[in-house]
Amino acid sequence: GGGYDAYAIQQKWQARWAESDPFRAGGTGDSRPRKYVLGMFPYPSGDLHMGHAENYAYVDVVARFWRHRGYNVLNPIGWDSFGLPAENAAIQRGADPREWTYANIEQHKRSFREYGSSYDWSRILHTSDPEYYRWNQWLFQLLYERGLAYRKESPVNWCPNDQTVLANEQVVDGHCERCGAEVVKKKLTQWYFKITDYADRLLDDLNQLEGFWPQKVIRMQRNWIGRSVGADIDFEIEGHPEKVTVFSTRPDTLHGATFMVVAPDSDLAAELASGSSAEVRMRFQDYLTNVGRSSEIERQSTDRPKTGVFLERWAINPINGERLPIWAADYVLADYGHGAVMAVPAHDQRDLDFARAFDLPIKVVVDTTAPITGAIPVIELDENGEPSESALEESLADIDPARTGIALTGDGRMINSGSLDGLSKRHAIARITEELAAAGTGRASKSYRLRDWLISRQRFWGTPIPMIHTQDGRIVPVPADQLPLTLPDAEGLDLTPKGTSPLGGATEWMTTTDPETGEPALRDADTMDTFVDSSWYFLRFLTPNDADEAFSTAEAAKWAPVDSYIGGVEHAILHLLYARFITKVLFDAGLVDFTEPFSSLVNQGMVLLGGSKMSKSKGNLVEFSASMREPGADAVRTAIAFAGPVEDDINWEDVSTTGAQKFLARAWRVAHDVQSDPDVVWAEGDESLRRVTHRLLADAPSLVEQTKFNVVVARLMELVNATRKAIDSGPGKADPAVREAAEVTAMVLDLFAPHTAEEMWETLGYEPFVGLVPWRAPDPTLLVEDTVTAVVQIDGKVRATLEVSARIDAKDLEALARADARVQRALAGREITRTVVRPPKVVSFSTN
Ligand code: ANZ
Repeated sequence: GGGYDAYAIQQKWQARWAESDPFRAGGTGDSRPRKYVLGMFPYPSGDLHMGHAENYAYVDVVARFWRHRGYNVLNPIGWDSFGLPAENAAIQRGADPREWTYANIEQHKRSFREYGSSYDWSRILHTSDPEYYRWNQWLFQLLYERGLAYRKESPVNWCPNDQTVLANEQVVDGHCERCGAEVVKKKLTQWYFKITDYADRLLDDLNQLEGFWPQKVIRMQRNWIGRSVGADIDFEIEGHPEKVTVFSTRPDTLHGATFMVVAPDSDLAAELASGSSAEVRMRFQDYLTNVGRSSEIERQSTDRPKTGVFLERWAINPINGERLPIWAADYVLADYGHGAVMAVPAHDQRDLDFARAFDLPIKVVVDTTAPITGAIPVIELDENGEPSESALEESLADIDPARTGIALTGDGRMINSGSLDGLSKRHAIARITEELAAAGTGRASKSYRLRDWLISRQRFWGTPIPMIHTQDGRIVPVPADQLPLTLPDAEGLDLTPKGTSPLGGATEWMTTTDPETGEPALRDADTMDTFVDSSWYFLRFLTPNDADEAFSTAEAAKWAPVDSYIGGVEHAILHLLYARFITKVLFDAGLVDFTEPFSSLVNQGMVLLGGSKMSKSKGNLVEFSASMREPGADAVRTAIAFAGPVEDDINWEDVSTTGAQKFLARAWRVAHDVQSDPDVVWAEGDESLRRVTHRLLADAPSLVEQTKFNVVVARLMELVNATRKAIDSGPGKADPAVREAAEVTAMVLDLFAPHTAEEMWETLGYEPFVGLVPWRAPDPTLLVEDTVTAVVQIDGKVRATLEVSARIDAKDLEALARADARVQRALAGREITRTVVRPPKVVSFSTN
């Protein structure tokens, strides 16, 4: 008796799972093949909302699916628990970041239990535990030993009013987002990881992820790394001992260089200016102050008026000895290429804008009107068989960049370029690169957009950097036997951001001894970017409680890489790039035997409310914990899975949890109505219902693997409806096919609504847990649509035959017969006076 009580069922099965821990991954004795399924771990900031509900529902579908398919599944959960949210809460509310963080984690754990997620709860990790971050410190030192961690002075955004370092997003039009003060650049010495050493591998290995990662993510990673191929060219500078090297993607245009531009904020610009007149030095200083106020994005914008200062210095073009004036201008960036460019205004738009603004010469060296066949320019010849100069002059006059203001960036035929004349771009690049290399003034080269990874944070709530600064200026690792280097108590520390680290104020903590001399020494006051924590956490899940090593190489060989990684597209670049980088470092260190951490990646769409992404700041959160009682975990999960394709955004207003509740109640009722015993002979059951059941068994696996979860839910609904019909108006409750359908429903429903599925399974007379039941093999004979040949007669003569389903009804069969072209031809417009239909074999028409 009684109705479907979702909440009671939910609580009952959660207690049973907590008791038996059925989803723990199998250990050494388990011979099943393995699958590692992982959802991107959450920040413990505030409560979970429907965006999380979506992510972790999908993760659970995949984990449960592979268990049914006979795999030993690892599906762990942890918390990315260092970072700004905790620190900001501490600053705003005076809460201790540690207490705030762990209270949130407890709340999250309750929510995930209430959600029925099938985690291996024995493998929990929190990155803010010393037992975890001890291994961040190990990792840091590993990179340091391998020459991949170094210190460098670099500019940060600084608000002089708030005495605060600002993230790029906190600088709006050059002003502090909070107080409106003008932001300046301030130099700080910070730690970097040398990810640029891995740029080529990070780029090239993306090829092996093609088809397994979303195309969009692969493209974003490629753009972020941004490899450009070209040449480095060395220029002598008059009155300067060192040559200046520029990077160019168009060395073919070297003859067209008419000036040189250096980044004003580079050391080179300062050096060149210092060798110039007092007036130039002053103008340069003024300019530099202004440049400090604009962002990199503003500096690269093409529709911004060009500004710059002539340094009254000269470079010598290595190919023809021409003197080129040197300018400092902010459209050249200090940290790309070599921070200096050879300016070719005829063929580069930014150089052209600059040349036109400051009246500098413009020299065309590529005739872009010359058509190119393959890589070879087609040269128009005059009557003497010479390249036609007049035609050239005429066509070039039309497109003269000095007049049109449009740079000639296309391919064409080299002109005014000595030995390069007549060549196409591709050949000219090859030729000039060879010539420069032979002369020792240039070489083939590549540049990358990718920058080294700045990992220092002047914040409290992160992993302390395990390095010691000695009195005599050495920087040495904290000895391994002193790790973990744990954070001090937050109490008494000033956590407000001020450009120096809060840890610097923990005097006692800061003082240590030089491991070599025993003299007093200082700790490093910075903490690590939390992206370090998340760059390797998937390995820690393999041996989360191991006190002796970060992870076990042997376990990694068994489980990793992650087979299925599921998370938000907001992590498409940095998190994934850093995890890929660290994996390659660990591979090089011989600690893992693979070079990519995530074999397949799924990005789910966002959950929107009122058209925008759910977020606390927008006040449009639908909280996770609040929905666990009503509509309940199963309804939320099922409604989300049914809402649409995984990668599409979902409007929460369109998600019908009521519809999901009704469907689940129907499914549950079917299990209750079954009247046959578990040992019935299915083969004796109703065949048409059995066909629906077995088609679901056959189709669902590939649908799940293609993440078409919504289609699987739709097919389950179809099966439940067919079963209901069989009970109410078909062979009835006792038919074996009804039991079979209910059992299969429970097994497949487990992916989406595990509590309801377990309840059905128990009702059907089985021991728990349906979550561990092997996928039932479909009966192939029930999958073939059996067909028969029907004949169509007109006035007693067979005019056509039709292949039709053996179960076709009279109406459908008649319609098919009438629609058949041969039948229509035979009727030739005559009127049908009598029709006899005997499905599935005969249709007979009479005419007059
Ligand atoms: C001469 C030239 C001629 C260039 C021409 C382009 C076209 P990507 O593709 O983005 O790598 N460049 C080099 N270093 C720079 C810096 N630090 N800041 C701003 N611009 C810089 O662009 C490479 C091109 O950008 C280089 O090739 C250089 O200009 C410029 F017809 O050299 B080129």
